[in-house]
Amino acid sequence: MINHPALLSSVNFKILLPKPFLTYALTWGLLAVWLIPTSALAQKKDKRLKKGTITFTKQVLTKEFIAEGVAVGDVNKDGRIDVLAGAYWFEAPTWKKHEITQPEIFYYDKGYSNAFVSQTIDVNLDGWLDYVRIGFPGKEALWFENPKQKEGHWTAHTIHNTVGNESAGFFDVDGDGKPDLLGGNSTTGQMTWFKPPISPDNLTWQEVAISKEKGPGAEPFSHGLGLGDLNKDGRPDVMVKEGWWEAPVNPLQPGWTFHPANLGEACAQMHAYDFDQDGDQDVVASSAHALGIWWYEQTLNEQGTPQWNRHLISEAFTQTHGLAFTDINADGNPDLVTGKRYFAHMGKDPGEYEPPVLYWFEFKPGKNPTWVPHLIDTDSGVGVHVVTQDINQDNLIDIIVANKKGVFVFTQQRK
Ligand SMILES: [Ca+2]
Ligand SMILES: [Ca+2]
Ligand SMILES: [Ca+2]
Ligand SMILES: [Ca+2]
Repeated sequence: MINHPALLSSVNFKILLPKPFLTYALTWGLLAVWLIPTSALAQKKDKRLKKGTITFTKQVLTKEFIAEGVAVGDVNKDGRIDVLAGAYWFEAPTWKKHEITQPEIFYYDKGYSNAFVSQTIDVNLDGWLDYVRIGFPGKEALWFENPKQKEGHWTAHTIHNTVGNESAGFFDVDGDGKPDLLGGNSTTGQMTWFKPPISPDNLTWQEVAISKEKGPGAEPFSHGLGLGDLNKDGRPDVMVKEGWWEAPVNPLQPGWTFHPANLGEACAQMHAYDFDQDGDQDVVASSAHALGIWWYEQTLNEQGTPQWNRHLISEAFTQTHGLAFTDINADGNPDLVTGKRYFAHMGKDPGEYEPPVLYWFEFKPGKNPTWVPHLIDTDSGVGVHVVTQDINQDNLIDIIVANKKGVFVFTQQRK
């Protein structure tokens, strides 16, 4: 056995080869050991990158024009997230249509629906999600009581009769984890937030007027509204295109301090973030009826007064009347989702006959931040709001919209 040529040669190799060659072999051996796991890692990384390519699958819940906005929530407590729009809720996963209230017929080229920004909240604290719906601008906001699987229409309750601002909506103003209604009180012209009930024994919404009478942004057709911490004191403030109200220690205290600011023209939802990473909060907004998605860079002038320099993000399409701010690709940087609000002014806005596109804009922060546009769809667009939520619970953010083209769910896929 000892004369086995292979064994002999291996013994000879170890014993007889000169030292420099051994060093050489050892180096290459170590390099090989190092290279194997590295290439395995590279392969794994490639797979992750491939997995990271984002597409969206479109589901058409209806092609009827029933609402300008949509809400989501598990209506029937089966663990699946349903869609609520206009007079209906659509049951996941088949999207079977159920009536919440008496439907009306709306025409895309003649006017609007009675359902703008909507939300699910357990208003009466019975463990079932109710449907909260802001109507036509300047009109009523209602909540519809979930009948807990019982047949028939849901009982409607009025929250307030005159809610102004076309982006009046649902924001967690007091930071208790539950959305509040924020909009104008069009009767007084005061920017107001409404806190949902905190006890089933008292179902009135607490009304907190944060502005003086006839304040900016409270008219029925005012454009532009958002919640964001503009002064970075940990308390979210309320912004309109004319400026922002500073949240006091107790947000239930009325009459917040107003800071005038030029935040551009008629827009949709507004969001605050430090886009250029220089330590101060900037603002992003999109044109409601014309052309432009912008960010407003906060700077200080010589007197130390904040200035807002406008930068264009995109002019690819008009009527960006809904702007969501969410991290679509889960890279830690909040992206934008918007699209065309088809026929927002019945054919009178610029570009109204162009395709109703839906896009997400991938945000890349830096001294000069950029947004990479990604087209999602060409036959839907947005309404007055865009819902971004993981509706099918696979940890990927999805997009849900309702508008004059119908009601749509776009589920994110990674390939
Ligand atoms: Ca603040
Ligand atoms: Ca900044
Ligand atoms: Ca992102
Ligand atoms: Ca999802």
